[in-house]
Amino acid sequence: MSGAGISAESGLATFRTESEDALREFGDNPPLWSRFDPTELATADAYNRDPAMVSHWYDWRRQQGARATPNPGHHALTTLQRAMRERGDELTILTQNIDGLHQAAGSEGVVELHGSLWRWRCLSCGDEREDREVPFAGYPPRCGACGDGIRRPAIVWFGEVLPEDAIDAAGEAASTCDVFLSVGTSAVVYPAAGFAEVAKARGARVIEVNLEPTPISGVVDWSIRGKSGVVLPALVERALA
Ligand code: BV8
Ligand code: ZN
Repeated sequence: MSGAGISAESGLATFRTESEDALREFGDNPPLWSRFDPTELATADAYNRDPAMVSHWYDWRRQQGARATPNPGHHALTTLQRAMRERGDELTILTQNIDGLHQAAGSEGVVELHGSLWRWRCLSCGDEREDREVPFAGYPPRCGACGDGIRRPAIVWFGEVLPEDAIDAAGEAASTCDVFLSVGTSAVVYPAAGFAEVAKARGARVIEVNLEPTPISGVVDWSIRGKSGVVLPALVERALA
C-alpha cells in the first residue's frame, strides 16, 4: 500500500506530513493541506460550487505530475514484482496515489484506490478518458465526446465511494498476503488505511516505511524510519539476495 510519501522524492507534494524533521524534507514543496483547504478542493461539493477553480487546481497538480518521474522507491517495487513473478509469487501494488508513477516505473496490475489524475469523466455523458495534454485549454475542461459536458477528474474525493473493483482487489490482497508493506502513507484516510490492519489480523507480517510514526506504527511488525527511495531498494536487495 503506497501513499503520497513514495512520490515525494519524485518532487510531488504530500498532503499532511506532520513531524518537524519530516517537514524539513519539504522546504520548497510543503504538504498540500498545509497550503490549501481540502474541503474547498477535494470534494464533489467543492467542484460543483466552482468547477473552474477546482479543475484548475487539479490541472496544476497534473502539470507537476507531467514533470515527475518514478524514483528508486517505485523502481524497487517493479524489480520485486518481476522477481517474485519469476518465482511464481505475486506482488499486488495498492496505491492511494493518483500520479501514475508506479505504472510509469513498469509495475503491473496497480490497484488505484483513489483513481487517476490522468483520467477525466464528463458529468453529462459519462465519457471517461485518459488525457495527458497539459495544461488544459480552459477550466473546467470540456467533453470532446458529447460536446457540451464539463469534465471532472476521475478520482475519489472525500465522501465518495472508492471504485468497487479496487476495493475488492485490495481486500483480496490484504487478506491473503504473507507480507504487507505500507509505504509513505500517514494511514489516516479510510478505507485505504484499514487494509494494513486486515493483513495483520490475517497473520501477515506488516512492514511500514515512513519518515515519521503513524497510527499503525504500533500495529506493524517493523516500522522502518527513512525515505522510501532509500529503504525500498535496500529491502528489495535483501529480500532477493
Ligand atoms: C469513503 C483525493 C465511503 C485525491 C483524497 C471510515 C470509513 C469510511 C470513510 C471514513 C471513515 N472515517 C472517515 C471517513 C471519511 C474519509 C476519511 O477517511 N477521512 C479522514 C481524513 C478522517 N474517507 C473518505 O471520504 C473516503 N470515502 O470512505 O466513502 C463513504 C461515503 C459516504 C459517506 C461515508 C463513507 C474517500 C477517501 C479518498 C479521499 N481522497 N484525495 C487527491 O486529491 O489526491 S484523500 C488524500 O489522502 C489522497 O487521496 C491521499 O492518497 C490520501 C492519503 O494521504 P497519504 O497518501 O497517506 O499522504 P499524506 O500526505 O497524508 O502522508 C504522506 C506520508 O508519507 C507521511 O506520513 C510522510 O511522513 C511520509 N513521507 C513523506 N516523504 C516520504 C515519506 N515516507 C517515506 N519516504 C519519503 N520520502
Ligand atoms: Zn460528455
